[in-house]
Amino acid sequence: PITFYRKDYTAPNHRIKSTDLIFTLNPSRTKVESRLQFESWGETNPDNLPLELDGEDLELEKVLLNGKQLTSESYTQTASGLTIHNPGREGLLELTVYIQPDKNTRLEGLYVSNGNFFTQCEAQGFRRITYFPDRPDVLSQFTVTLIADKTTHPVSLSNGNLIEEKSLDDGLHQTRWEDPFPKPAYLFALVAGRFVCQEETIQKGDGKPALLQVWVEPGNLDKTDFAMQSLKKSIDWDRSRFGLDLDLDRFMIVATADFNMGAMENKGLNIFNTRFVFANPELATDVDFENVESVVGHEYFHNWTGNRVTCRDWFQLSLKEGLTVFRDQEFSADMMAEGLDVKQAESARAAKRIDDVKVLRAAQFPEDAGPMAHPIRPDSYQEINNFYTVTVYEKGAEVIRMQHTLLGETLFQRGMKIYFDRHDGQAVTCEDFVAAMETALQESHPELDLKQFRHWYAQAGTPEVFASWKQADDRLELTLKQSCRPTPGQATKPAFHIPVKLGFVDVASGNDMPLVLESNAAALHGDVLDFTQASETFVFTGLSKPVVPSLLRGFSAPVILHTAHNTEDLIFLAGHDNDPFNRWDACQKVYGKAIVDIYKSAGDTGSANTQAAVQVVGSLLQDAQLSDGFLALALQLPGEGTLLEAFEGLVDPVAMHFARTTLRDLLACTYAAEFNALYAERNLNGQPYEYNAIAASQRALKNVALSYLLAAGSEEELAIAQAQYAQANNMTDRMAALSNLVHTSAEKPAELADFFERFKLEPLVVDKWFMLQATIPASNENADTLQIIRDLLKHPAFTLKNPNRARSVLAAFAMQNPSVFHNHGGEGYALWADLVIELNTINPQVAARMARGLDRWTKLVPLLQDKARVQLERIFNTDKLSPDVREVIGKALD
Ligand code: BAL
Ligand code: ZN
Repeated sequence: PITFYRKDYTAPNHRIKSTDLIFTLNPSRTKVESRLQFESWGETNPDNLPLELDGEDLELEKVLLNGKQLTSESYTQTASGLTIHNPGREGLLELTVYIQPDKNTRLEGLYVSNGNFFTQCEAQGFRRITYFPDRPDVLSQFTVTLIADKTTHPVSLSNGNLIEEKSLDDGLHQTRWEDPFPKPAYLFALVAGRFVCQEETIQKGDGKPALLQVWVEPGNLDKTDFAMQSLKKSIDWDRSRFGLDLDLDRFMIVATADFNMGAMENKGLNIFNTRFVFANPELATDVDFENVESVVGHEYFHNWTGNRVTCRDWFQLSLKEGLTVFRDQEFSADMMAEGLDVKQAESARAAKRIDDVKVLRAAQFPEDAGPMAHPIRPDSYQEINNFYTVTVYEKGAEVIRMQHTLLGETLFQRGMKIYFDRHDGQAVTCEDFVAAMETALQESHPELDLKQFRHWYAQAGTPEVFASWKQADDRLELTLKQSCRPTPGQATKPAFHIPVKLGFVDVASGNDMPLVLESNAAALHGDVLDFTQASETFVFTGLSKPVVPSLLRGFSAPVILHTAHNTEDLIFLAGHDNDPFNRWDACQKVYGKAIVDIYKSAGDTGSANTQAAVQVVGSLLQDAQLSDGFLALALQLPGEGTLLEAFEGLVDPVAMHFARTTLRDLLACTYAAEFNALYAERNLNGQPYEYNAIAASQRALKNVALSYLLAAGSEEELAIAQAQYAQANNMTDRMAALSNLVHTSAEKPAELADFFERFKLEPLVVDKWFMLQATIPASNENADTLQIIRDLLKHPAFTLKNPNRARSVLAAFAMQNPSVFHNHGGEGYALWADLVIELNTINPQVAARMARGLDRWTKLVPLLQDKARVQLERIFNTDKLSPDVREVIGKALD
């Protein structure tokens, strides 16, 4: 395999000033004609440098340079590109190629889905459309002509403005599009087929109109209202919070059922997985609604952070992704808090933060500890598609968030302004972003810098912070130590600059005490402590009464925090921490300790930690002040992925599942009456459904209560879930009831068949039906989940060709069902390997995602490690393994 290194970056020989494309669209043979105006990249470049173009799986018909057909000695064609020898300093290159969109099961480049044409060019799909310098630092002005059949492909769209539309002979029609902004090829898009749209004209900040459209296949318009609303909210939010306005006259979203990613931010023509566009109450859960709003926002926000300023090379991916995830997280938080009073708003924002941190702990921490660990700005890759990771995205967003914490909102926005003033229209690096933030910081604080902070971009691994303290007289000495375990290629690492947001909670009153730092006072900014050494002691004064430190409030840095809190401290924080994130986290810590005790003692529930967990839940259930959203989160036990990753030593996921279930059942039985009451109070069956933060939290809490009710497990509770399923007027409630029934009930519940019948024409809901069954845990001893999965794979509605459907079984089983996947006989691994091998030939990018299922196999108990190795090696030795899957499995076996 070829490894690409960040340090090897060199500028291209030529830029492409303008790109004129003509597509004659035909599913089995599409003609792509291109006219590229090129010129030398640098004035001092020699005249005779070759023009280098990337290209894969293209049938080349014609090459003309400045109007003259080139003979084959004037260029070199290989499997990965085309080199034009001696093209001169500038000129016009004209190419004609043919491609086969209907054979494209990889869904990269131009492909056909349900008879319609779509593109996906990021990261390197454009080279599968025509020869081109397919690298993000080559920005070109695109004009695109689309010629298509009038009947089968009546709608044809591309980036920018529609400048011509006309009918041609032979039943064809033509549209011509011009994008006013130079862009790299990865932002190119075209769509053609049968579509309908919902549209609206809005007024931009400058008073000019802009046309917004959401395009879907006929029959789906009734699912687009929420996406349109979300788009309008995104536009308003970016203008009011970041001062960034829509720069186009036309902004389109198109939904397709066949899509590798969630969505794609092509300039002016976002292409979306239907999963992140379609939403109406009957078909989408509250979480689906939330995701639609967040992804619509994310892609829209890329218009500035990604498109106006893009990446110099793919090692800089987090420049746009980390920043844009941070922006979409803030957008969602602001939307959730909108219209609420101060206290409710704080709680709503904290709930969003908790959700984001849950993802980080469950998915990013394992990645950072495993064979694919990489800094948010990687130094090398074999296949760039494998680096669209939770590290680049979510940890990348944490690194931006820390800069926001260090600078504060005002200086951060000043940094954004400097960034755009310096780099609008350019392809730049992560360093350019930090430099802009540093300038903003130093305008007001010349003594501060982000020098050490930059390690977050270069060093992989989750830092661990160890906190201990001594309180005596009126002083509290807080000692913080940090370390970071070795990751591939990085044995030792200098200390990180870690912002630690903190408070000292007075035990008697529950109030936060004033923070007075006596030693190195300059390290404290408001309630944020700059922690920069391997070990540091901070002395706080004015603390004559006992306090409990609350550290890393709001999860102010992506680290694993070990504290000297004893169980009593944690119970106190779980009840009184003034920071809602830390209050939730204290609950999680208590539950985690209890589950580990149960795990280690093979089921004994007598430990002090287990008693503490029971006590914490009891207090939560009695606290009338808590918001529904917070209570729903605080009552949920840590996820299995998080528990497995946090466990010290080799672990058995099956036993961990049973330990977690034991605690859940104990809580369910102890508080059966309370959960019943909670359920009854929140059960608003029959009321019209509305998606908003308050209503969604109420449903969330009701459904958490329902899951405890079913865990307690009598016939009566089963009847409650059956009634909820039957009476539900929305997918949130229906799905929650069904999932509890399927995961706990003695037999295949009748509701499962009913659900399929009801929704069999709605692919996204059928995905849910598959997913529900693939995630039946081992604790449901009446279900043989592996056999159920084998049967699902033979179901007429199952196909590996559709990424959503493939994920609904394979990802659900391998990544969300540890107790079945890690089955002691090894059958789970064997089934997973069969599917990864099959998917590898259909869609390598999606296969490589699924192949990550055993990333953390060396953390498993020896019995499971042996079985895992066998299957990893079986995949690795498969013929025709794609570079995508080879990289993932190769690194796991390294
Ligand atoms: N740029 C790929 C999809 C996304 O992150 O928006
Ligand atoms: Zn993105």
